[in-house]
Amino acid sequence: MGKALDGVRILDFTHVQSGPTCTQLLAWLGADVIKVERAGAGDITREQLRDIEGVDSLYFTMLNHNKRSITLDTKKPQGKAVLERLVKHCDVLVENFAPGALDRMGFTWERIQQLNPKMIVASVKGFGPGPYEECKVYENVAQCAGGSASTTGFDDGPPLVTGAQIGDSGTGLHLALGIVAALYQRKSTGRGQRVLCAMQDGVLNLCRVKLRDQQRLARTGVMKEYPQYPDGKFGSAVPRAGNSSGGGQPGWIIKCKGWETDPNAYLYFITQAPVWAEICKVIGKEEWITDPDYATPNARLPRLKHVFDTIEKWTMTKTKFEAMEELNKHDIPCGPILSMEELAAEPSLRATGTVVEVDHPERGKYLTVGNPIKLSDSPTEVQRSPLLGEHTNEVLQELGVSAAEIEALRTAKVI
Ligand code: CAO
Repeated sequence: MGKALDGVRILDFTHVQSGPTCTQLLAWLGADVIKVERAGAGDITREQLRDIEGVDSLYFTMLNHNKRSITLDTKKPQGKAVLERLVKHCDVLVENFAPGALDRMGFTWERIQQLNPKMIVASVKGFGPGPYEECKVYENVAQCAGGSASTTGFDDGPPLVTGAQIGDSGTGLHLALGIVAALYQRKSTGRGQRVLCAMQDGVLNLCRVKLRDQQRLARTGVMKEYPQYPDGKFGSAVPRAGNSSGGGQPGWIIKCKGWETDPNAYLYFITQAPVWAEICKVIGKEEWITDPDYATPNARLPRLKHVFDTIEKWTMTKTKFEAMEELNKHDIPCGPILSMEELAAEPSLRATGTVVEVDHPERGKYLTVGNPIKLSDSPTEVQRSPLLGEHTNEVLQELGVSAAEIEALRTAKVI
């Protein structure tokens, strides 16, 4: 079966996490992704966080599936000449260098347009135009600058970063959408364009409900869905909301049987209004169905802590899976706190290709997260990441570089 992006060629100049996430998604959708890496070294993540001496790290392999790798020193004139051929050959150039690196290499937007007016140039940067545009940025910096850290954690603790890589992988996901949109627009304009995703913007986009709350707070001085209500104080900025959703259906993380020894014996419980009566029956508080202090969502808001403490007395008698099973019989929305160990072993995730076992010639079998985007006519087959320069000869031959020229490039340490 064909793939959604069959025929699209990506010049993948990305490294570390944000850019590689984007190009891996495009590869999974069927694009031919040619990863260009520095000769001799490659993407720095090949050697970071290694668990096996001398073997590409899981960090690298899990972000670079379904790609081809070529080595090329793009600072040497012969390397630049090859890069020019690649620019003419490909549809999209994706990069996440520090600001200005591509220009310093001699590949400005103007130069790329001269070489290939149809080329789409897609970039991840830490910040968009403004005071910080020259700064280098990593994941947690973006989480802090994009509004996530100030709104994550508990009221009495410091700002917190989250394990979800919303700055890197989140921005890579935004960039992939921008690239696909630019490819679509190119069909009618015949021209390429630049696509920019700043990590700060990507994180803020994912935190937009908190900007909503900022404006609600400014208007009313209080947010009744937050745990600070009714006994705590609100300042002028959106506070950290602990495990509260802050949304229209209050939720909280509560203990389940075994919590004393298992750090993940917890359940997220949502007191969804339409099933309030069911909740009351399950936890044995039928009187709350009609009690005016508990019968309506507004009446419950100042009592949420007591509500969740009472529900917790019930969940502490069940494992998180028993509680989940029982609550779902009554359509009560909830979710177990699943550890990575549990997710890795979950058969249904293996069955859908969300968790995949891959074989690698040097490391052997390992688990990875497959494509979370499922297209019925474009299924994803996860292929192992390439070894450094594994496809250099193959790609250069496709570009029309002769065997003698390839040899000369190798002797000059350009590839
Ligand atoms: N041949 C020759 N030179 C190459 C090359 C190649 N194939 N590939 C890269 N280089 C050069 C670049 O031209 C650049 O050279 P100059 O600085 O002399 O112009 C140099 O390698 C280093 O690039 P860099 O500055 O991007 O790398 P870094 O390790 O210093 O910084 C990072 C890393 C991530 C902080 C920075 O790239 C960045 O801010 N990127 C944008 C934001 C981003 O994506 N951050 C998320 C990273 S994932 O956590």
